[in-house]
Amino acid sequence: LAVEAALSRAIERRELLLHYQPKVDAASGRVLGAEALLRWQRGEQGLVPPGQFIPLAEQSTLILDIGAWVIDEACRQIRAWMDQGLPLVRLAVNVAARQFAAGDLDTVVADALHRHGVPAAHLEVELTEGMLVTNPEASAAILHRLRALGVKISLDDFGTGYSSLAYLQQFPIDALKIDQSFVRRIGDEPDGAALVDAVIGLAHRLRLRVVAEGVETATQRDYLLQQHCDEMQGYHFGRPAPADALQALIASQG
Ligand code: G
Ligand code: G
Ligand code: MN
Ligand code: NA
Repeated sequence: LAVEAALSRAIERRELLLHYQPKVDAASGRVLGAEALLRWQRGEQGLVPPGQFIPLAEQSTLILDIGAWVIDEACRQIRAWMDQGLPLVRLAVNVAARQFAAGDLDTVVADALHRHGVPAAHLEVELTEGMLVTNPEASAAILHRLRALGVKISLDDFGTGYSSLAYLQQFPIDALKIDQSFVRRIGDEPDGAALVDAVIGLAHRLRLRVVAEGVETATQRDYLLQQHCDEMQGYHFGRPAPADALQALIASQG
């Protein structure tokens, strides 16, 4: 089957699944949430990472169905964890540019929260800078409606886009995620941490939470903690993995 045709049947064939990567509180090291990352179990061909099919899905309205599936599945999983008494605070989902541009993200999110009986504060959406600046008025309206629901909003891959900083004060945003390319340079070269320092300072000055992505070493963790980064995510704390691995990690914290 051609990849497009196979992907278009992936939802009905129940071939999509989410993996979960822990997000930890920097100061205590405790897991306080996770990011959901999509995978495609394509027949005999094994797990396909999102980089190999999201761009294809984004070329058609298929991304809208996949995006809605991700939000629904995330809410189903939050509800399951709530029913188990797991103290997971927040689950983040990634949103594709075309999915955001469709203009009904707040409705898709509200429907899923309602369907599964999940309080909005347990859900976070990760958007990128580029999505917001294409149509600032429409974007602001969607963000305000998401904010009114109680959903958290974070800017993913922060610092890698080409947009201006002005929108940080125009849009209701809760957190900035420092791109992993900046984190990787900590300790690498004399001014390697300059961009990390700048983003942390900017975020705190605007009273936003700041999350470092791609934290792989104790050196990076220690540096980020010393700079008062709020949350961290990366292989140092845990790789994206099935739900039961995250459950076990949280349960082991007591
Ligand atoms: O998990 P991995 O490292 O392979 O993710 C690669 C890219 O795919 C990242 O940019 C991530 O944001 C994106 N991605 C992962 N899951 C989703 C999803 O559910 N929806 C969208 N739109 N992008 C996703
Ligand atoms: O674009 P987004 O930030 O959503 O993408 C997250 C991607 O980063 C996922 O593909 C995830 O698997 C990957 N990732 C998460 N932690 C690390 C890490 O510590 N190192 C590297 N190299 N990639 C990571
Ligand atoms: Mn992300
Ligand atoms: Na990112």
